[in-house]
Amino acid sequence: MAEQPRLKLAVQKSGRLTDPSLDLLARCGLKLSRGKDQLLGFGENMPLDVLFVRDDDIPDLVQEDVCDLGLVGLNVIEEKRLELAARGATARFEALRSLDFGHCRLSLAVPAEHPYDGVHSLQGRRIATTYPFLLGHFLEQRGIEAQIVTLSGAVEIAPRLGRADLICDLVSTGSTLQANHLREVETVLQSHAVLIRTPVALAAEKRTWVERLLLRVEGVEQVKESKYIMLHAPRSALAAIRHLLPGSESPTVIALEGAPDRVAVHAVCRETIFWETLEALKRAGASAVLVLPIEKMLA
Ligand code: PRT
Ligand code: ZN
Repeated sequence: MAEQPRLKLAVQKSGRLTDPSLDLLARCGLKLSRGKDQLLGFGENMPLDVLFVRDDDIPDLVQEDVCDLGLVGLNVIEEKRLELAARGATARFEALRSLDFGHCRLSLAVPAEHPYDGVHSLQGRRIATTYPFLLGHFLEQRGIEAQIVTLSGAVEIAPRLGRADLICDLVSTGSTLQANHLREVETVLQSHAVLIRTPVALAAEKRTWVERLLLRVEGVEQVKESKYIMLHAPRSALAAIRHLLPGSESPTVIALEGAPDRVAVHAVCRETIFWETLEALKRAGASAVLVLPIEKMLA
C-alpha cells in the first residue's frame, strides 16, 4: 500500500512562539515524538510532522513549498510581503487563520524626555528597527521622510548609543521600553500568530488533514473563553437570566421534577463569566449555579 502523504508544518524552534505553537498542536490532538535537539518532530497519531526552524525562515519555507504549513507572527509575514514587493515579487504563502497567541504590536518609541506631537515630528529623524519595510511603508503612507537604521537586534539601546533618535520595535508588556526610558508614540502594526500555507495545491489526503486541523484549531480557540453554565431558576425569571448569560445563543431549558414553576438552564457561554455576572444571576432568581470548563467543542 502506498504510504500516506505527510503534512509538514514549520514552527519556531526556540522563542516566544514555540510553547504556544506546540500547546495549540497538542490541544488539536497531535502527539509529537521529538528527540532532543532534533529538527523534525514526528506526528505519531496524525500524518503531520513539525519542522523546527527560526521564525524568519518560516515564510520562505512555506512559499517555496518545503513545508505545507507554518505558524508565524503576522509581523514576520507582513515584513516579508513588503520586502518581496520592493523587489517586484509577490508573496506566495497564504494566511489561513489568525491565532490567539503571540500578541504584540510594532510601535514607534521615543526617548522619554523627547517631545512628540504627531507623525510629522518624525520628519528627518533616524529610526532604528529590525522591520525596515513595515516602517518604510508606514512613513511613506504618511508622507514622512526619515532615515531608517536597520539593525539585527538590541534596537532599544540604539538611541542611548547615539545610533538613532528613536526606535520602531515589537512591544508586548511595554516593560522593555520602560527599562530603556522609551515612550511608545505610534502603532505601526498590531500582530499575533498566523497559520500560513503553501501556494501549491495539496494532494487530497493532505487537504483533508488541513481541513481537520483547521476545525480543531477553531474548536480549541472557541473553548478558551467558553464555559458551560448550569443553574436553577423560576420560570418567570427566564427572560432576565437569558439576558444575563454572556455570549450564549440558545440555552437548554429543562423542567424540574415536582417543581412546575422552576426550571434548569444549561448554556454554553462564549465569553468570560465574571463574579459580577453570577451575582446578577442570583439577584435575578437563579440558584445552584455551576460554571464548568469546556475541554473540547466542535461546532
Ligand atoms: O531565533 P528566532 O529568529 O526564531 O527568534 P526571534 O528572536 O526573532 O523571535 P522571538 O522569539 O523574540 O519572537 C517571535 C515572535 O513572537 C515575534 O515575531 C512576534 O510575532 C512575537 N512576539 C510577541 C514578540 C513579542 N511578543 C515581544 N515582546 N517578539 C518579540 N518581542 C520582544 C521585542 O522585540 C522586545 O525586545 O520583546 C521585547 C519587548 O517585550 P515587552 O514585554 O518588554 O514589551
Ligand atoms: Zn527571528
